[in-house]
Order: sequence, then structure tokens, then C-alpha cells
Amino acid sequence: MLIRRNRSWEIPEARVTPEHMFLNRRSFMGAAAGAVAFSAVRPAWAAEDPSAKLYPAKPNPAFADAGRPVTGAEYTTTFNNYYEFGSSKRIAEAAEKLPIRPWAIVIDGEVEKPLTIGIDDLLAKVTLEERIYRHRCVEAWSMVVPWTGFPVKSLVELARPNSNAKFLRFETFNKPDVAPGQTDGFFTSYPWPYVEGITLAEAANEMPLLVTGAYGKPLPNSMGAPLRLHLPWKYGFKSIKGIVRVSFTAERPVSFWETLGPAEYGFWANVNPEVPHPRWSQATEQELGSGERVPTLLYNGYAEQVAGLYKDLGSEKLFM
Ligand SMILES: Nc1nc2c(c(=O)[nH]1)N[C@H]1C(S)=C(S)[C@@H](COP(=O)(O)O)O[C@H]1N2
Ligand SMILES: [Mo]
Repeated sequence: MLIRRNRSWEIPEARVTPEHMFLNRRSFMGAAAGAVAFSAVRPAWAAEDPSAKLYPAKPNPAFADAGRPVTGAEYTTTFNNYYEFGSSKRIAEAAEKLPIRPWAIVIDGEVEKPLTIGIDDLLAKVTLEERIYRHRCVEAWSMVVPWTGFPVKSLVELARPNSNAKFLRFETFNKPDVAPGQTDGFFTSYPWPYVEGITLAEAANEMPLLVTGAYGKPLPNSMGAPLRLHLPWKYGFKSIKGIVRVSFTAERPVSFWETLGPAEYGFWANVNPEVPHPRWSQATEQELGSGERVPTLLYNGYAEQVAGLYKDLGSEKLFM
């Protein structure tokens, strides 16, 4: 994402391609070429993962059809936003350097008892299911992915928040030794680690998913292994990857992109085709893979499931 805050924060043009220019046919073909490189790095994708036996998980029939065709894994696993590994979309190989075992997740803040739990112990306490969800990046590209994961609701039950808890704050790893984006020149000034947040009311909704797999296998590193969030009705930057900490808070968390560009990226970030980004329209989106341009839907098509969460919040900036 390109940030326009003030001169000193602007990314030099040579370092990042504005996303709407990036998404031409040629770059989609490039993604397919990237897939070849990806499988060379990890020949038996995820076969050696200790959680491999949990896959494929049972499909949840309520989310078996996203209304659009599933995007090929050769595209979605090699065309990514993961700034920890660089600002280009070709981070899959760099992301392979992130060790995903052992992997501990801290659950703390306004909870009865803070705890630290290993990813495989966490997986033993929840029930994995598959849900096919649309994903709409704020940069106006989109994809459809069969995710495997468990409802955020299950994590809330496990954490037992106290009555002060109003928000969930998610945090990504901070590992400059393996993440070039956290090491390299310009980007070291970014407010690492990547942080995102949702309200406790949003967390109680059926839609938010903590994702551990995709396409019937453990999640590849490029997509945020071993644990990422997916919020299909919000712009993609809310769907934080590489989670190491979930804190229950009384105060609204300030996210990574909100810190960098508060005029462009807000807390709510619900998808709305009628509310343009300050620098481009959000009316349509380009499908990863097919390259087709399709209309963007209110709440990314999930209004029935989530619109009720916002009925008393009319004064908030719900769509940025
Ligand atoms: N930690 C972290 N999480 C992140 C990002 C990131 O740069 N770092 N990018 C976000 C953005 S802008 C999008 S669109 C999605 C992309 O997910 P994908 O690469 O699996 O398609 O991840 C989100 N989660
Ligand atoms: Mo995004």
C-alpha cells in the first residue's frame, strides 16, 4: 500500500508500484511464474508441517459457495501483501525463512488469566473447518480462497475476557533477523510490529476466522502461517498475518496502517463501493487470476451477516 502522509513518509516511486498499475495481465502471468519458484523452494508444500494431519478439514456448508470461482493457489500463494518481507507482491520465497515452529501465541490484557499457548496446543483445543471467503484488498484487487480455520469466537471463549474488554488487538511477530521489511532502510521507520484490531462485538459474530490453512493444507508462509485473521467484509489490511499475540483491551487499538496514514486507513475499514479511497475508486475490483474487473459489493457481499454490527455507529467512519 502506498502511503501519502507527508513528503518524508512517501515511498520513493522506484520502491513500490502503485497497486492499480501493478495489476495488469503481465503481472498476473508473472504470478504464475512465481508459483514455479515457490514450489521449488518447498517441494511438498506443507507436508512436513506437524499439523498436516488436521487437513483437509470439514467444509462448513454455510460458506461453501462464495458466489465467485475459487482463485487458483498458484496465484494467491505467490501474489501477496506481507510488508515484513518487502513491499513487492513477490515475497513468497523470502517468507519461507520465517520459522513457524515452535510458535507461541500470547493471550493477555483484560482476561481472567493471561496465557501463552503453542500453535499445536491451540489447534488441539479448537475445531477446524473450511470456509470459502472472498477477500477484497483496499488496493482494488480480490480473490476467493478456501480457508481452513476456527471462529475468532472460539478464541474469545478460551481467553475468558473480563468486563473491561471491549476490543481485540492482534500483533504480528517482530523478527528483523528474518524479515527484510523490518530491517531494510526506508521501512525500518514503519511502526513495527504490524497491529490490527476489532471490537469484541465483531469478534462475537460468526464471520471472523482465525486461519491456519488454505486449499485443504496448512497455510503457506506467504499467506501468514501459522496463524492469520480473515475478515471477509473488511479491506484486506485488517486480515493480519503471522499473529503472535492477542490482547483484550478497553481502548481501541491503533493499527499499523492507521498509524502510517490516518487520512486513508481507519479502524473500521468495511468494504463499500460507494466510498472511494482518497486516491482511487472502490467501485470495482480486479480478480486475481482471471484479471477480470467485477463490481465491488457493500460489505464485500456479507451485509446480511455483518451490517447489524454497525447499526448504532452511524457517526463513525465505517468505510475507511
Ligand atoms: N502482518 C501482516 N499482515 C498483513 C499484511 C502485512 O503486510 N503484514 N498485509 C495485509 C494486506 S494489505 C492484505 S490485502 C492481506 C493479503 O493477504 P494475502 O497475501 O494472503 O493475499 O494481508 C494483510 N495482512
Ligand atoms: Mo490489502
